[in-house]
Amino acid sequence: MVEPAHLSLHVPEPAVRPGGEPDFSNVKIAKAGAVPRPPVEAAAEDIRDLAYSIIRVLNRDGEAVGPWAGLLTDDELRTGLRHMMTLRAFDSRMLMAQRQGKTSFYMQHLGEEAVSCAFRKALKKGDMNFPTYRQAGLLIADHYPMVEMMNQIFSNEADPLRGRQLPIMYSSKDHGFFTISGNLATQYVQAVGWAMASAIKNDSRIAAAWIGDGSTAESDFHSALVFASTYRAPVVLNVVNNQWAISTFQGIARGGSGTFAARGLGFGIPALRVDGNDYLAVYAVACWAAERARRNLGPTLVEYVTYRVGAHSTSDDPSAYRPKTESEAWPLGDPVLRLKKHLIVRGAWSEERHVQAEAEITDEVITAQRQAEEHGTLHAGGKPSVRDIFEGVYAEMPPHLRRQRQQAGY
Ligand SMILES: Cc1ncc(C[n+]2csc(CCOP(=O)(O)OP(=O)(O)O)c2C)c(N)n1
Ligand SMILES: [Mg+2]
Repeated sequence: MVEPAHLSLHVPEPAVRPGGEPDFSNVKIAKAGAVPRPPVEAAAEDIRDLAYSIIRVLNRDGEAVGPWAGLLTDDELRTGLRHMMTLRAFDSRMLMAQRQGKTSFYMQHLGEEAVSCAFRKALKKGDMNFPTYRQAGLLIADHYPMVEMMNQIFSNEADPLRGRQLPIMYSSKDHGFFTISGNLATQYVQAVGWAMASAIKNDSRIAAAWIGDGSTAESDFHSALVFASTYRAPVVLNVVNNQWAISTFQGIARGGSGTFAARGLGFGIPALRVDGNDYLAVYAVACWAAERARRNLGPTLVEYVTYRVGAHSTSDDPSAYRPKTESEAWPLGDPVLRLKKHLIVRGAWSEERHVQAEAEITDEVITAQRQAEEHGTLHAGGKPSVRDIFEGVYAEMPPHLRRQRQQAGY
């Protein structure tokens, strides 16, 4: 008779902890240009490999190579670079503003700028994103005014959300940016529902769902995949794998095996994995997935392989759980520097132009901040009225809320 085993749980552990040598040997990186570009009609089972590889366009020398290259002009690439640089400058000013007590909280995108900036370019007016808190590039790249974003961050008298949201949880219907939900993964089911509604109405608008690696462990992620695949909803299902969920490494949500993209295969959803630090690759894959949705071919799951260089938020200190030098060891590099190098190799950019652009962008951000601060910051100047708590939820305020508003003296 075989002795029964002493049962134990498997708890995935990150390869290294603080004090150790960073190690990304587990991230298998395909050569730029090596992954094929299938027709958008391809069935999920025929392109399984794409859920396990990494689609890349920019090689080490800064050249754009392979079947996913060649979609963007010099001008478009320069604009893309500017969007990413703007997001980075915006982040650094707002991080400073938080340290100065002008807002209670901030979350930055450092290292992940290409994902949301390049994705936005694949969408059309009227399409709707259901973002998390790390996709402000969707707004920047759609020219949503930075002043509005800062007003929201400062919860001042001009805050479009009237102080009712956590700083950075923007909302703009006009810019295809659904109100951010702090309850993670809820936005995934909402995106699929919105996409289904668009199809039911025979509309042409598509939706984009956003989630981080850690949040894919939520049941909402899986429910969304059931509905998206069953009804072939016109939605792009984005997973931003930045290796960390606050202090939890991505291996926990992933179950220590497979990839996040491969989650789509079990649902029959075509799934691709892309270099999230490669602006050209992100754009090419986003276009591929958006075209599938637009042509009524159904959902696509896209995993962006990237790295969260900064802290999770201003309330976090990553040195407690990962080596300080880990971001330097990240093998996919910096999205801004990689696009800059590519533009220089193309003969469409130079070090001088880059320095000049950096100075212009810093000026733009500082000007916007000055304008926003005229409307107040967390502890100074104008604030939204308490009356606003009661507004904006119902088209017509129900009697009990009207009573409560009166009781509050507004
Ligand atoms: C339903 C829910 N559970 C937990 C939290 C707390 N929380 C906020 S951010 C976060 C980590 C999310 O990590 P990931 O999904 O990888 O996104 P990232 O921050 O890396 O962009 C957690 C657990 C939350 N906001 N909502
Ligand atoms: Mg994460």
